[in-house]
Amino acid sequence: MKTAIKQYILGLGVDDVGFARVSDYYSAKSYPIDHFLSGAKTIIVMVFQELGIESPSATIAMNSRLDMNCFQRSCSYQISRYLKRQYQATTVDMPYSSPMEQHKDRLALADFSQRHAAVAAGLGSLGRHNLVIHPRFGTRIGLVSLITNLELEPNAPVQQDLCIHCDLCVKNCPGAALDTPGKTDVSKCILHSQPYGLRADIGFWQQFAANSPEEQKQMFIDEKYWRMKQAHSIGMQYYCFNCMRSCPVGVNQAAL
Ligand code: B12
Ligand code: SF4
Ligand code: SF4
Repeated sequence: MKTAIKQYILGLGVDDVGFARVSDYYSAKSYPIDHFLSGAKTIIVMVFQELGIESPSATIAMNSRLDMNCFQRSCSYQISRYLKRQYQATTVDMPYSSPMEQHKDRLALADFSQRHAAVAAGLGSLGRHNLVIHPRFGTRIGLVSLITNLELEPNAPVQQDLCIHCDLCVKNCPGAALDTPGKTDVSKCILHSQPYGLRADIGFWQQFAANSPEEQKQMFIDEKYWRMKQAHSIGMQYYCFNCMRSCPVGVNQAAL
């Protein structure tokens, strides 16, 4: 059964897939897997190559990310339908990023950790930049998981440390968000990676409330407001990909 499922998934064009036993998934701040699907047995983790992040234009890199997300969503839905049709399985699709439950005590924290799931499913190891490095595609990957009540044989974890400790990700981080090993400083990263996200939105409206009517008019013709509006209508807009694109691991092997 696992071989057939794997073949189906790779046949859709997914770059790699791994399987983890639910009991092997542990992420301190994640909800337990039963929160998403009671009776869940297996996490199926999929790897998609990020193709456009080499662009010097953050807008174009982001557009490529959206292409990838669109493809991921389609694959997840098709696989869930296939598992139901072939094996009468119940499957849920875990978000690439949003939506996430929004609680005051869980700011910028997802309900489920794609990185922990990927490591548990034998798809890579964690690098100095706190991202998953895949043995073939390096760190230029997006991760998405499906949780199912099917029992499927798990993959063995990657034992090797795939990070070559060159520190290029740390040096190329514009926000110095990676200075402390094993920790991403979320506030510093968000300033650069999502300058038009929630924080900017709140700041904008606080300023708006404090301003005179003439200053308020000016705020609406400022590019910051336009970028924020665009981010709202498109969804999450990232403006920094440096830690991913500066990592040399897997760059020449990705085409294999
Ligand atoms: C919210 C979020 C952010 C927030 C805050 C992240 C945070 N809290 O650490 C911000 C905006 C800062 C952010 C930034 C980025 N993100 Co982000 N983010 C997420 C998201 C949606 C949720 C993260 C989360 O809250 N997880 C729950 C916590 C508990 O678990 P965790 O983050 O996996 O684990 C952390 C710790 O536990 C620690 N850790 C300690 N020991 C161990 C041991 C193991 C085995 C693991 C796995 C982790 C770990 O490492 C992690 C880093 O702090 C995930 C998708 C997802 N649902 O997982 C993407 C995700 C992590 N982001 C991703 C990316 C690519 C980025 C950015 C490059 C931005 C961009 N341009 O896309 C930067 C990179 C920052 C960096 N170098 O760390 C990818 C990573 C892909 C990969 N190759 O690993 C993910 C997985 C999206 C996806 N579905 O592919 N992100
Ligand atoms: S996304 Fe940019 S700001 Fe955030 S950790 Fe990576 S390099 Fe630093
Ligand atoms: S850039 Fe270098 S130090 Fe950073 S994760 Fe990649 S290999 Fe490791």
